[in-house]
Amino acid sequence: MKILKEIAVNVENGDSTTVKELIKTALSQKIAAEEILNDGLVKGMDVIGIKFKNNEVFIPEVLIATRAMKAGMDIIRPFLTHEIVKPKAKIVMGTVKGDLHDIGKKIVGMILEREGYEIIDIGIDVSKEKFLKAIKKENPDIIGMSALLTTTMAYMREVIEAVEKAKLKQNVKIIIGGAPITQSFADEIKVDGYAPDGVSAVELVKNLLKK
Ligand code: B1M
Repeated sequence: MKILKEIAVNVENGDSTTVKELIKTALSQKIAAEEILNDGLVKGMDVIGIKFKNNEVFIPEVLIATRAMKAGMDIIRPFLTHEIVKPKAKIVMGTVKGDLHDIGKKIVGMILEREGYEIIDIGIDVSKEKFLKAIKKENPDIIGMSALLTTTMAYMREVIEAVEKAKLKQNVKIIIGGAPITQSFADEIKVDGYAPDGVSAVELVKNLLKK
């Protein structure tokens, strides 16, 4: 669809104003918020990711594209979230220590919210101490950790060990995700589950809470 391609191109170019206008137009044309997110916004970030990898763009361009992506996410968020009377369960989400990437985590959070889960986003660069504090304060059903760097994914193991040492594991499930994460890594560090994207995260959470 032409308008979705335009959204992607404008995310890539970092033009927040045009991204916002195009999204409003797309919504008025009754294009689903999910479609705008996946085929517009995320597609634009994908292109930036490839160009960044190939040294065709650098951090400033990536940051400007990120700003445009987030501006677009703010517009579609209310269209993704249903009105929920009582949340199905509480999920604390954070990007692990040393890692500043949060777009994917926010998208997963938005998709889970749309399904009726309460999301407490404790941010980026989250230490094990901060995860423990959040478990004690929020008493969540699930902890979700995100990592986008091969150098930070190892920190997930430290968080799990800290949760076990603090004897908090029996009350909480732990799930992980992020571009470098695989099912075999999840098995290795013995988490309750891994999801490659937001839609799979919903399935994972539903299954974990059934048990
Ligand atoms: Co960064 N960066 N970055 N970056 N960056 C990557 C990740 C990289 C792959 C680019 C590359 O070289 N090709 C590379 C990592 C290489 C590696 O470790 N193997 C990289 C690097 C190297 C770096 C720096 C080190 C660069 C530098 O300084 N020299 C630096 C590190 C900073 C730090 O974190 N300490 C850095 C910085 C940045 C910016 C700050 C400029 C910016 C982040 C801004 C922000 O997030 N607020 C940025 C960005 C934007 C990217 C790319 C281009 C895009 C990431 C993104 O948002 N993707 C990225 C390249 C790429 O991924 N292709 C790259 C879109 C998003 C929708 O996808 O995050 O994968 P993703 O989320 C998905 C799934 O992974 C999953 O669901 C989401 C939706 O489908 N998911 C979960 C994510 N979390 C989940 C949690 C779950 C379940 C599923 O449950 C809990």
